[in-house]
Order: sequence, then structure tokens, then C-alpha cells
Amino acid sequence: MVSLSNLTPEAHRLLSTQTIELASWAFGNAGTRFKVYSTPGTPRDPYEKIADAAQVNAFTGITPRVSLHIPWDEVDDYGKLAQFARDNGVVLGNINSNVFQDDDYKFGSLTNSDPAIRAKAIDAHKHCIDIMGATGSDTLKIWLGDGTNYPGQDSISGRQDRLADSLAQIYAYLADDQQLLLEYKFFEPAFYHTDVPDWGTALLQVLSLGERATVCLDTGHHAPGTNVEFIVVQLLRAGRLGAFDFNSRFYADDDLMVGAADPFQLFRILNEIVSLDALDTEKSGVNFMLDQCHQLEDKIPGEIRSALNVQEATAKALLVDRDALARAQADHDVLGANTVLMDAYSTDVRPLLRELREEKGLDPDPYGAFLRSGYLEKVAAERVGGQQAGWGA
Ligand code: AOS
Ligand code: ZN
Ligand code: ZN
Repeated sequence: MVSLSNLTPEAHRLLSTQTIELASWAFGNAGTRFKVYSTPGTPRDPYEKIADAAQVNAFTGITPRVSLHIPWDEVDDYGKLAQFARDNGVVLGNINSNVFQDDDYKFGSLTNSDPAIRAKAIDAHKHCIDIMGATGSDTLKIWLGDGTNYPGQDSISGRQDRLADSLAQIYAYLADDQQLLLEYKFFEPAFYHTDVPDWGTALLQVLSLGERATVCLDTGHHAPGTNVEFIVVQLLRAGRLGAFDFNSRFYADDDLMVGAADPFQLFRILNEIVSLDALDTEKSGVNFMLDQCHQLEDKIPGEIRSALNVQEATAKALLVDRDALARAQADHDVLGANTVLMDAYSTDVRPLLRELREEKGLDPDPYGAFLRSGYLEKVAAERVGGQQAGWGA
């Protein structure tokens, strides 16, 4: 049985200090265009979302930051919200902009050919940057729904020019210790072309902005069969991998729990992260986040399960015998090299992780401990009345 002693001291340190950011919107109701289901006790405001996110951290010990989405999480007093987060043992993380739910953005936001609408979208981002000042967040994360539905609908090139100019204006508004993340997505809501569809486009755009602009890789935003870990390597080599939005996809942008659809892909991604020494966020600047929606399952247990899935994949990646792998690769020992990886992937790391949690004074079984805590029943009884938060509020 594998135990903590099977890890090198450095691997032990990396696993012990690993952190994963949670998204506030994961705690609201979600669904599809067919139906949004609610769960009892769903948060009604950003405070309740943060309180729920703090539960995930209290039981896993690895999710100390909460990402906000503006305007979904708009409040009057961000200093108070940040203090509330700290009082609950977490801090506010990235600020995510939203320029995809306003009729004005029907034909684009940062790419819109109407100067007034483009200015409005730029201002929305400046507002997010002002909020970052109040919350102490250092990262603005941008995902755009911009694109077209039909060939010829608009000039693809003109839209890239306007995007570059808009991003430059937003970047110029950042303080010196703040940074910008640009997320790509191959389709949806636009179906013919998306203005930031892939890592190449995102990379070109951020390269022209400056050093504090990097790419966010959402694991669900690729066509079936895409080798995502190859993209991870390319962005790391370019020094522009800023963050992950982790989730699972079976078909498109499914936003299911990370590690649920393809745990092997998650391992392969973390294997590249570990092999290029990018696991330590402080050192590499790579922020690991969950971007998920829980449609059928309870949100807090769903987030706990997801954080544990990332932790398990990380432990496996840290168990890879790097020397043996390097030797097999140098010898062109195809099956030998593959065996080294598969040995690590096939290892049951759960006993090791239970030990790690005990070392930190946590319950070795965060999922079971949370269910036994009675929190879900408590909030279901308390959060009566008001409007439950959902994807979009
Ligand atoms: C959208 O598909 C992206 O994954 C974004 O990260 C988005 O901000 C998030 O899903 C919430 O809107
Ligand atoms: Zn995302
Ligand atoms: Zn997405």
C-alpha cells in the first residue's frame, strides 16, 4: 500500500501546499436551456455562496480561494465581502467579467463594431478592475461569448483588431501588481466562428499585451480528441499558462465534475505540470481552478469530490518515477516509458491522501465528514425565502 513515505520530500511539500480555487457560481443553481433544477439551501447571495465554498475548504483543506463573477456577485461593499470571506477561512480570488448577458452584446462585446457598445464592454472590465482593488484580487479573468453564426456576418479580421485594441485598453487600466487572464473556447454561444476559439489566438492576443497577460485553459473548451496536455506544455514553454478552469466534458462545454469523464486526461495534464515544475502556484504563477456547474448533484459535495479528484491525480503525477522515465525515454524504450506512467496512474493514492489529511488535522474522509456534519440540512432549513442564485444571478 502506498504511503506518504513513497513521496520525495519535495513531492510531499508540493502535495501538502497544493491549492485549488473555487468558482462562486458553482454554488448556485445550474442546468441546461431545458431546465434549471434547484436544491434546498442553495445560496441566495454572494455571502451565502462564499459560506458554502468555505465548507469545501474546511473539509478538504485545499480550496482557500473563491472566484467571483461580476455582475452575478455584485455587492455594495466589497471590503465587507472580502472580510466575510476571511472570517470564513478563505480569500477572494479572481474576478471574472461577464459581457455575455446583456442585449447590447448581441453582436459582440470587446469586438463589437459599434464604438459605444465596445466602450461599454471595456468599462465593464474597468469596473471589475476597480472591484479587484477593493477585494485584494490580483487577477482579472476574461471569457467572451463573442463570435458570429454565419459566414460573412462580420469581418473576422476586423473583430480581431477591435479585440486587440479593447484588451490593450483594459490591460493599461490594471495596476502594476495585477494581471489579466484570457480564456478561449472553441464554440458556443457563437456557432460559426468564435473570436477567441483556441490557445493560439489567446496566446497571440496576450503576447501583444505584455508580461502580465496569460492564457486560461478550460479543460472543457476543446474539440473531442484534442491532446490537452500538449497545449499545457506549449503554454508553459511560452511562459503564458496562467490558469486552469478544470471540469469534465463528454460532448461539449459540459461543465461536469473534473476527473469524472476522463480521470486519465486529468492525470496526463498534471503529469506535464509536475514534470515542468509548474505545480507550485507561487513559483509558476499557474492558478488551478474549478469551473463547474452542478446540475443534479448537491453543490458542496460535488465541489468536494472534484477537489479530491484533482488532488488524487496530482498525487499520482507526483509518484511518477522521473529518473526511470528519463532513462526509458533516452533508451527509446517505448513500452518501458509508458509503463512508468501507467504504474503511477494505476496506484491507489487514497491511503496516502488520508495520511496527508491526518497530518493536517483534517478528517481523512472529507466527503463523508461533510455529509455527516449536518450543514446541508442546516442551510436547507435556514435559507427559506428569497431568490436562489442561479447561473446568471
Ligand atoms: C464559459 O464557457 C467559460 O467556461 C467561463 O469560464 C465562464 O466565465 C464560466 O463558465 C461562467 O460563466
Ligand atoms: Zn471556464
Ligand atoms: Zn465553459
